[in-house]
Amino acid sequence: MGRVHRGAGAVIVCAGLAAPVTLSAQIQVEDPFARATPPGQGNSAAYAVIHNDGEEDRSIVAGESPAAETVELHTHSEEDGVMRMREVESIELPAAGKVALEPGGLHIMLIDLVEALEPGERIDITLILDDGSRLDLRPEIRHHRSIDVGQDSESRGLDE
Ligand SMILES: [Cu+2]
Repeated sequence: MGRVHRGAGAVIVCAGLAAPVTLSAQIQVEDPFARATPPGQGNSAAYAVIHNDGEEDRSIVAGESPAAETVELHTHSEEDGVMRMREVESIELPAAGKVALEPGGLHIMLIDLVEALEPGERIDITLILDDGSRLDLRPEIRHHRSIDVGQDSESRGLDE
């Protein structure tokens, strides 16, 4: 599939109403999106709600994308009143459960972007699960007001 798809220019709203896209028998990804970036900003992040409809716990252990040199699994935690993000080894997908990757929480960190992420386009991200299976996401690039976590972190290149 094409690596980048340029949308027709229309912003798709109400994406939460879209049916989850089935990517494997038991793991489904709902509403994947990634944060748009201005030119020159090296990092971004991707989010989705991931459902595990199976009877076994799974976990995400790694990720990769042609859109970024490095993909890491991150979370946010508060230290001394400041939200900071840090890498985690895995993201749990409990059996018959779901996990929300969302701004301010768990996310897929895209480091050293190949090019700026423009709203309406999509990128490919592949997540590797603990059983060796691969989960493909095609997050839509969006502006997201709550994603801008502050000048401070942006200037350090640690933006979410
Ligand atoms: Cu991060």
